[in-house]
Amino acid sequence: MKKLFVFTAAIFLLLSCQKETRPNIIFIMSDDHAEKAISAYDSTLIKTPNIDRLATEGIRFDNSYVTNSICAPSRAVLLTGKYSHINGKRDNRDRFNPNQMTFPKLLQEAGYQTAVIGKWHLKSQPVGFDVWRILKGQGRYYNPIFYENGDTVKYEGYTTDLITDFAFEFLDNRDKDKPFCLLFHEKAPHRNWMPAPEHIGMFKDKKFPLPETFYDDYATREKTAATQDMEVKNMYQGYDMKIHFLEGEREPFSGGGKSRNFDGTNSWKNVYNALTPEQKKTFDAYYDQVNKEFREAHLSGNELTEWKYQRYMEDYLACIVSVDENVGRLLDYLDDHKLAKNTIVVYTSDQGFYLGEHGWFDKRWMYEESFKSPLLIRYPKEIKSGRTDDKFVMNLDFAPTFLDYAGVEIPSDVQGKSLRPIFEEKNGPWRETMYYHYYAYPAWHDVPKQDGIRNKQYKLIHYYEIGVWELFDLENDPNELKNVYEDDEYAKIRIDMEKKYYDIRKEYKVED
Ligand SMILES: [Ca+2]
Repeated sequence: MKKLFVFTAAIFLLLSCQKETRPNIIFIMSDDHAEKAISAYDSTLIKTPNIDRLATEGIRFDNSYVTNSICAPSRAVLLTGKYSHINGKRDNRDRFNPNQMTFPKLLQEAGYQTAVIGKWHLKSQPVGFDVWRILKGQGRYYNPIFYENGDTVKYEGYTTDLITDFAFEFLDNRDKDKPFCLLFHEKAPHRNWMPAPEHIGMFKDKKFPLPETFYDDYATREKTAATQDMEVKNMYQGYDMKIHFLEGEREPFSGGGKSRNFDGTNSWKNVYNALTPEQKKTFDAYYDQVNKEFREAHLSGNELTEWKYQRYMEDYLACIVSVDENVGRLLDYLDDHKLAKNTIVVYTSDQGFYLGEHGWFDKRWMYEESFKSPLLIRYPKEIKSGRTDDKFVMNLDFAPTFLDYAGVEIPSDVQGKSLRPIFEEKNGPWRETMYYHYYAYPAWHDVPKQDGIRNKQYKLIHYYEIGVWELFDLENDPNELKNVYEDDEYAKIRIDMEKKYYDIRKEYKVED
């Protein structure tokens, strides 16, 4: 009996020791947050002091990429560590199959408390989470509807703040003897960019510089980049710019829905009407003046497009100010509760975003601005502060990294790699070529289906449904303005890149 007691006590001690050493995980993912809208990367547009803390106290990745640059598929890649053609979620319309392996399920089985709070967007209910509190669909900026472990609840307030309040509820009520994994998924700064009351109009006196490629003429990319509907000049006057329509007036711009026959006329009115009277007052206090100036200015052509760009930046960046403040609240919570040291904190976005480059907003393309995403990670126990790294890491790598730290065996069919060797500064072999695949056509913004590869110097893109290839020399043409696929000078490179492309498709079991 005594022996059994000693044995049980030993096992208990062993288990409790194990619990103490496994890190907590907080995975913060915003929606459509471009690298250059984080001052740890570039301070031209905005200061993000709280998000920057993760870079100064941890590591900044300068070459972090996604496998498929669109909201919901990116989330499925995060959960599974597998490409869209394997996890089955190729575009926003597919339903995520919850019966497959996901890292939260495995963490939960291994004794982690798991939660997802904020945007989910996968059409099926979350599985593998002790707590889930997810936005209905895309979610609203104001007065959101949440699905909460089976219930539907409507809240009053600003979504970016509410997500943090709910995260604190989870953290306060958790079992403190167990490690936790919290997926903290922002709605912001997704379109249509509605800032918090206290940030409305905060950038009105700032003039944002136009990106170098703002007036791209799409030469050498006539069948691809030239055919999209995602130009700043076509942003909605109502929904995006927040101009109220006059009696009988119709939305004059396509807003990205050209081939969707989408009627944009009532879209801003509907969003505005969902605000409380008090929220409306706050909006009117600033946007009435914007409306007045717009009506008086009678802008057209490039003047109108550039006005739209300034308005776009004002609202997009003001939404990010709230994201940054809430990251600050979360980091303060970790400090106050002495959790900072043993918690891995990740900040990333579901993909990058165009902030006027090529004349665009939105994402989807394999071009750098949308293919790339920001990535900052702090874990004081293993990551030296203030590091940067330029290896090719991908959103495939999150699941295996978290499983690695939880001491869970990484399933052999996972296609990403644990980032742990990078954190520990072990110089082993690493991925030199990345594979990308975007499927959402026909869809908003008219971006053709495409897959391709990128290595250090070159990028090859195959628009396979329309039979077009693009090859870019990123060293000599970092803005990807000159497609050299047909260029004799690049014949050898082209052959080499095509071989790599077919090889990697085989390696990743791509059949479509
Ligand atoms: Ca997104």
